[in-house]
Amino acid sequence: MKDKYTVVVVGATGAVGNEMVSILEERNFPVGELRLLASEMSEGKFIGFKGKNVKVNRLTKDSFKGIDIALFSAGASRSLEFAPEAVKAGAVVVDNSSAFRMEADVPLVVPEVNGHAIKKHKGIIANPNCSTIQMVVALKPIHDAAQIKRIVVSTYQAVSGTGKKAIHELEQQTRDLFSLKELTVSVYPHQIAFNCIPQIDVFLDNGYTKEEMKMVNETRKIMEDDSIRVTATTVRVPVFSSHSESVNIETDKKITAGEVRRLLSKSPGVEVVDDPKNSLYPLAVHSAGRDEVFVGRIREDESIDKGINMWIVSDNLRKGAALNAVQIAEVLIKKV
Ligand code: 3JN
Repeated sequence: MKDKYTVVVVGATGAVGNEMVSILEERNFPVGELRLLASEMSEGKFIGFKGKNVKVNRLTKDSFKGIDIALFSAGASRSLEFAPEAVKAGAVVVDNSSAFRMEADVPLVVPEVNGHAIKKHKGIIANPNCSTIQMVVALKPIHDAAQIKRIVVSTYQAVSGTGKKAIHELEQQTRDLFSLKELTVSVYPHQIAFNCIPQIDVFLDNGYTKEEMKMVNETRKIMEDDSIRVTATTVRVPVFSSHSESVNIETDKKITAGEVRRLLSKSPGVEVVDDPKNSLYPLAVHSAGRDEVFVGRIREDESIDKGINMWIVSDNLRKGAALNAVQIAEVLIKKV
């Protein structure tokens, strides 16, 4: 373990990249030098870090000399092109894209769930999809106690998951609607203001979207159990921040709602908010800016013998992306 690390954020001007810089500062990660990289378009911008303005440079194959840790959030194609260059230069990459997630020799990690997998890395560690992360943080303790056989999940995903352009589009469409102006639809296939769109990412041949199949495949890899059956419907909703999920599970062993509540109350990274009589349950607006995965509406599924329903909410840019990546780096430096 060193005293200080040279860290680079690739994709620093994006919604997740911005959050990575803030979280490195907030958590006092031992950064000796912070470098920021982005595409040509953002070259020359400045981002604040620990009271100083750090200049954004253009990402090239030679950007990685002297880097210890590279946090990538610049999309899968940039990761495919540049992450191997960073590894060649001696850095360990924590990659937020889907580029390497399902590669057999790349650990796919949520520290609360399978932090032990980090040590098997060969230069690249993958950060899972945001919708998967918050779900597995809540489900792993239940899986350990009662063996989950099947998961049925429907998501209600915030526009910040798509990035800054989508945040702007929801804002602009809302303003235009109230001003009786014509709407512009450019980021999503349909109007997002006052709407729900049951399509996240592109459709695959099996009728599911890529986002849905990411949830299926990543969940099994992180939980290290291919016997778990998973089916997902992912929906974009007009919310700025935090993804919400309705999750139904079937278990092998009977577990009561009370037992799930007690178990999750002491699970790392989870906060149970479950007081329906007082209308208390996790809400996107309360979870924005927070680190925890919030779980509520915990109840037994009365349609089967051994089933649980719950509502899981978390800030998609934090635990769903930047925070999880920095937590991986924190585990990593304890071992280096
Ligand atoms: O839409 C969301 O809420 C999450 C989006 C994730 C995403 C968007 C574009 C490309 C990903 C991802 O993290 O899986 C990717 C990708 O890396 O393939």
